[in-house]
Amino acid sequence: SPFKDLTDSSPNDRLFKLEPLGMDAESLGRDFQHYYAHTLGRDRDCRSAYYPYKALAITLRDRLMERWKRTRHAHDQANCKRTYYLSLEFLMGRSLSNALLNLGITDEASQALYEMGLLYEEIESAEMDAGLGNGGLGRLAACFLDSCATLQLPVKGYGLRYEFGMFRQLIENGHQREEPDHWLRDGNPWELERPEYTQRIPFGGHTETHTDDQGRSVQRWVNTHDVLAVPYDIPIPGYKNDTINTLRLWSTTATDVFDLDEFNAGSYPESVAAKNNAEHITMVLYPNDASENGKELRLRQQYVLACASIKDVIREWQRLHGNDFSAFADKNCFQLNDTHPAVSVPELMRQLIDLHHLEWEQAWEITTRTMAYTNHTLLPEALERWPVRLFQQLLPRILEIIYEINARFLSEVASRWPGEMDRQRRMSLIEEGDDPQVRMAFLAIVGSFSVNGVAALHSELLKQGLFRDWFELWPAKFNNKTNGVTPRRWLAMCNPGLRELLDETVGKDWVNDLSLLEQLAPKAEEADFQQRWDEIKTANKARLAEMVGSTCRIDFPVEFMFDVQVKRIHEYKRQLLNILHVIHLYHRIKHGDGDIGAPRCVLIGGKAAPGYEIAKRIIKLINNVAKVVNADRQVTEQLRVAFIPDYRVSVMEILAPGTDLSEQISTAGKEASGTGNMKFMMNGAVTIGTLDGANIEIRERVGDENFFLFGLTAEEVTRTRDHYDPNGIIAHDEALREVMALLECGHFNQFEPGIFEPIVNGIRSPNDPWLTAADFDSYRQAQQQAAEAYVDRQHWLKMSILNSAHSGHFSSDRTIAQYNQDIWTLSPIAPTPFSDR
Ligand code: B1H
Repeated sequence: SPFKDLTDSSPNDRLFKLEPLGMDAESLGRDFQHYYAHTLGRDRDCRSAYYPYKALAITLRDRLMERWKRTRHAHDQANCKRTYYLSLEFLMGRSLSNALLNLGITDEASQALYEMGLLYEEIESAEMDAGLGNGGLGRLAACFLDSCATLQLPVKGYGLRYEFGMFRQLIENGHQREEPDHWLRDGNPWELERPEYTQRIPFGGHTETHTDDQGRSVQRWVNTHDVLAVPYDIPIPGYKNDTINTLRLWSTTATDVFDLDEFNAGSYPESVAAKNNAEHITMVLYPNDASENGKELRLRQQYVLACASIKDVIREWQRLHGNDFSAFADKNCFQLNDTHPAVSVPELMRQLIDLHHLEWEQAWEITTRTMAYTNHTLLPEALERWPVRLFQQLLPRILEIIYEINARFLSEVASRWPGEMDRQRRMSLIEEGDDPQVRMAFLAIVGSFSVNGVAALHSELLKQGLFRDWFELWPAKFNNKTNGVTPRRWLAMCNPGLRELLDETVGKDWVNDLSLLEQLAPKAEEADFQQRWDEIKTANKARLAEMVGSTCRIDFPVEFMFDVQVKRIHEYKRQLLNILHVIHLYHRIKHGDGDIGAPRCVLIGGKAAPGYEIAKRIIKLINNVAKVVNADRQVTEQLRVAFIPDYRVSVMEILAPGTDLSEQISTAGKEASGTGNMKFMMNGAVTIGTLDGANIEIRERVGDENFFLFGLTAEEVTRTRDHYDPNGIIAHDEALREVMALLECGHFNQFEPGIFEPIVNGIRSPNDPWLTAADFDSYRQAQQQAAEAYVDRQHWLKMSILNSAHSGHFSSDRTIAQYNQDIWTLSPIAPTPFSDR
């Protein structure tokens, strides 16, 4: 210890008793200036907005630090139960505005900057998005952390610190091109490296049986090639409550002595090369939303997260409780964000048995009382299976444990259902075949005391379909937790205009209790209120239009209906249905009645997985249709189309407040929940959607008359499968026939012959799983109703207001309160108050 005298309180008190930093504009300005000039060494000649951003970020970080420590101490002191949210993805976006909002100093900071002649908006946009996730699943994890901190729950996030996050999307000649996202290049002021908590992660090697001093037979995992996992902590501020929780992200590096054998044999370069392999593990996020690709590196990533996080938790446990694990399950809970961290189940077993010498039964009791699993998809291509042979090579000890779990489990199945061999085969953790596979979802279910889906329909479909056998065995494990989104980022932060009106109308408490927005409902028909609502929406539309104008070079007039679909590009989400409707409107303007009901701007955005050819072709089609539409003066009077490149969290912050019509048009039964639908609803957009995921619950709350419903139900989708006749449907639907004719004659690809054939063939295939043709007519009619409603201003404003008013249920505060009530059972902990005003 560097401290001379730890018993005497006087000498090093100066290090621990800190002076308040001040939360007023003057203190903020003073610190900002100090960091800008003295720490970063910049002056007025520096034109970059990055340095002012960084100076402000450090100024805020200072103000988070003491509260962060106090939160940690409060958790230690309370000796409370804790939850760990294990996720391969945390899609955090930007942190600056969020820190200001949650510290309650947004106005003070902009005033301080203004007095120095700086514009907050410019500085804010200098921050790179932390894009450590693909889409909904990763963003949900981020919203959950915000709610946990706001509810003062002792929850810590564990993830990976990818050096490259979600790729940057460029559009060239209408095609997607991917560029690496080197988001850490200029440093990250929001992270705190914690090398003192480094963990060692074993890979490879083999297992041996030994006899311990008590004559018991024990397994040892030896000759492993280890890597080191170094944690980086990110502060997660609660909303104006002095709580700062932690997101801990692991980054891998080589051990100091990496390969002694090669080193001693004189192969210095070969042994140094091993260092690369270790560092590569957390290099890049896998960009396949809702589909797995079975790469070894991905399994390495999953194991690093599981092994390092569990070691970290157990080290903390031993610091407070020594070697007594009897209360471990009462005080700890791991929430698995899908199956990606499911290897945590056998890993916790391994650490308890091999490293801490517990018996199998006690270890299994602890594991199955601490693990909880959330499922996020029913799509078969997203269900994780790892080849047994890969486990054997990479994690031989883990495979042994999985086999033992399976053997014990199958004997339980055998005694419950004697002689039902088919059931044993169906439920086995190992899928037999030429290349046997470990079924990760089943591993997660056996190892967990709770299994939940993410919307009511999704949770029902899990019980009836994919997990039917498991529901029959353990009905009480299964539950639903409908997703939510944080009203801090997705309303208070991104829509300051509306925030002000809401503060005035329902009081400021709505930010913590979104159900208070119900008080807007009685105002939905008041002319004055409608007018203010309209003004705010129009200003937000202008902001959206400015972004579209500068990035896409297309003018979006604010009087037009803004019709927006942003999400990952996937066939099941049916961006194709949207663009078919655009082609239909285009055709009507050119040939038909000439009036499409309401002028509209259609905006589509989203990334396609780099290997997903048909999704990339859909992006190309959207861009080609946009080009034809926007080039035709007759058409642009009523219709304009844009594809927004590089859709990400910070882009949604502009889009959600400025959208009129929210497109949620997945094939029923395919979208587990959706969360973009909730962000749009909160900000007063009306949804056009199918009975899928959380759309169903949105419609229940907002009322049928304030939602444009269309399409087959999930049940009808299943029944249609075996007698689906898209060509018959097309032949009988004039509008769709005309759309197909335009596509098939090459109208949108005059100099690119045949490029849309795979898309057209998909629509016409009786095996089209997404039933695009089946829902077209119903979609077209719902769109017509939306257009008619839009031109009736009073009617539309009422619908818009009611959507916000009834969005309270979709706050992630509600979701987290339910996770806590039913699964985690944590008590809120308040840190000792900290005053520096
Ligand atoms: C969701 C994923 C997902 N479901 C595999 N599944 C991934 C699967 O990298 N991978 O291998 C990444 C992501 N993501 C989404 O989760 C659902 O599609 C949404 O409907 C849901 O709203 C969201 C949050 O629950």
